[in-house]
Amino acid sequence: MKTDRKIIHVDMDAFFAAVEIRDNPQYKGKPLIVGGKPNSRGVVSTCSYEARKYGIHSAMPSYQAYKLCPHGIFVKPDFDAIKEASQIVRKIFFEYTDLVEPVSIDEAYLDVTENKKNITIATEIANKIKMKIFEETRLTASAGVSYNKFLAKIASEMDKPDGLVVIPPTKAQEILEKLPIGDFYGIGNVSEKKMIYLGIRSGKDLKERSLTELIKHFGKAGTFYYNIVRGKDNRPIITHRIRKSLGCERTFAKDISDVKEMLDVLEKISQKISSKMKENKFKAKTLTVKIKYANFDLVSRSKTLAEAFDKKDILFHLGRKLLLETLGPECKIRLLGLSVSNLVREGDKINDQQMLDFFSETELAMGDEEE
Ligand code: TTP
Ligand code: MG
Repeated sequence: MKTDRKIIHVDMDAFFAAVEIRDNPQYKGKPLIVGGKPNSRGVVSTCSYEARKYGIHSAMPSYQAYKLCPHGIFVKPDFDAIKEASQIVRKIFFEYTDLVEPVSIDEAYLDVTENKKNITIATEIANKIKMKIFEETRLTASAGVSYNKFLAKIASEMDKPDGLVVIPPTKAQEILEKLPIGDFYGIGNVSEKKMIYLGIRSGKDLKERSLTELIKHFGKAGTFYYNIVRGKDNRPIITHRIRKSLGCERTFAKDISDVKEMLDVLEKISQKISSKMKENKFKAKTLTVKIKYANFDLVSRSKTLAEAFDKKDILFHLGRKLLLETLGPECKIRLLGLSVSNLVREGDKINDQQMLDFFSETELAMGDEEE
């Protein structure tokens, strides 16, 4: 097994909430919930650790968070400040290595086996990165250090917030055996339930199952599970991940059935996506409209053109056509979205930094309330 790589996983602590608290110190120590307002139909993006004590978590409907903690402070994310912090953090990574794999806006893997500062101890690098992040953003990050991505990610989760955990090859087996099955990164809710049904509750239980059995129950993922529980993960750091789609959607404050209102929103979304495409110099060949009806039924419909497009008018007219074809009479909808895929890059002129900035963007956010 390959154990000679030095991988660091860095993940910012309560990222959107931490940015908010830094910029509004009066929120410090309070249950702060970032995302949709409690009286809206939005969801929680994240919340402070104080709010987590009430059982609030990302993706929970905001009204539910409000029920759990009526005295909580509810704010919307400050995307400019978030983006700025994310970019500063990313620059710091590149001071140490070019082998950086951004996973999301607040998270990345770094391969520092060889690094620009010739530091041999990865933990020292992780520590320096954490200190520099704090110096330059006044935000804390947690870091995990190990010999592969899977273990580095597990390590960064182990002592949040502001943690730094190292998993050396000698400790990996013991840590993995004790790990609850739901904490294995890559085992989602559905697989976790299935594992528990099969009597697999911890890494130790998982390790007792044969490769054949795991493949039988989990298909290809079975091989991945079989390997990771043995501390085996040879996945490289992927520095140039290419975005495959870009989308934007809007949940209405109230279900709407007025087609004109839907088209107004569709036009705004088309403008937003088109600007982003132009800014990042790419076009798309496929457009998809997504509709969630009042009863939560989800429908999407796509159209692919022979020629790639990026103009707002094309997005809007094509989106309009798909929407009108899909809608039945008197339909009430709660969500409307557009996305583009089958992306085509303008030449190959785009440079690495632009790519990274682009990748770091979360899906384009739209307000969850009517403007
Ligand atoms: P996470 O790193 O998953 O969460 P976090 O940084 O808030 O908290 P932790 O200390 O546990 O790492 O996600 C990073 C940011 O991404 C988070 O601050 C808000 C945003 N986000 C959403 O908007 N919706 C989501 O469902 C999730 C999971 C995150
Ligand atoms: Mg985080």
